[in-house]
Amino acid sequence: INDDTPSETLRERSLAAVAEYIKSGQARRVVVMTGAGISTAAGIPDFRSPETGLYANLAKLNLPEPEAVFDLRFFEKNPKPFYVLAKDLYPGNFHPTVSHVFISLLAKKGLLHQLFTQNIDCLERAAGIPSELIVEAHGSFASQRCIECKTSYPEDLMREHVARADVPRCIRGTECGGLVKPDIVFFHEALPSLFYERKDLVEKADLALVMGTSLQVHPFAGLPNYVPEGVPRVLFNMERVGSLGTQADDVLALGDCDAGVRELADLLGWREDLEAEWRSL
Ligand code: CNA
Repeated sequence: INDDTPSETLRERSLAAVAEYIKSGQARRVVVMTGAGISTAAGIPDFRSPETGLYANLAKLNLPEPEAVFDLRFFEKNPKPFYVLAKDLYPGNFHPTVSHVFISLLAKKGLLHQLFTQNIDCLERAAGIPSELIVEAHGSFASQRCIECKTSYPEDLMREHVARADVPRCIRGTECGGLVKPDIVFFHEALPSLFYERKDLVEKADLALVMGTSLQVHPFAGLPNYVPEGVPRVLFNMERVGSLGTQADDVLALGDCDAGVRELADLLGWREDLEAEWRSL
């Protein structure tokens, strides 16, 4: 299949045809899969964009390789680099993007079946997407605990430590003294059980949107492959990723994802709502 292969379900492989499909009422279970690219416009760097991505800027932390900052075994030996980074990423300082608001609009219209996000910035909740429709596949900064005894750690203390890029220790003091880590999923850690419980919803989708992800991290990267043939998949991303583009009803909206969703919103007649909602946040 190449980009000119005729579509089966859509009139053609374009955003205009996706808008028609939604307007005709055929898309009632929209599944959205997102990554760091939907938050870069909020000022949060992604991992892999050349030059601006976190991995390109971690040299100053003297890591064996950039991924080490999110590696549990490395963290156990040297937690400081993670906390240097956490200072820049910590929720509270950022505003949801137009892409987040578009997903929230889908929810308001009763079309959002499930959002699977790899992001840990909590901007989905800040955009008003109901929590029961969100799977934070890589956890989030919303809670934290001791990595040894799992005792949870208070948010106000966490905020103070992160602001100083200081490593917090278990509140049980000398009795435990373990390192405290936010409940974000590091390499070598299991994904939340909710990811596995909700994964099947992807097979039930009648439209899938993949936004701002390099699809490099497994098992999340495999999710778009569960979308059945004949169900349109739309990619809003700077670059082509994963298997997107290889099915007959794949639409590639390559470029900035906020620009892509604005174009789709125009075609749907949702643009005013989108901008008003975004400004009101
Ligand atoms: P990634 O590997 O950094 O890929 C980001 C993708 O988004 C790339 O393909 C970029 O080309 C693309 N992109 C960047 N900016 C835009 C834009 N404005 N419009 C469209 N596309 C854009 O990040 P992934 O999410 O794929 O990797 C998974 C990791 C990244 C997860 O474990 C996350 O926890 C982690 N992460 C999250 C955040 C966050 O929460 N905001 C920030 C940085 C990393």
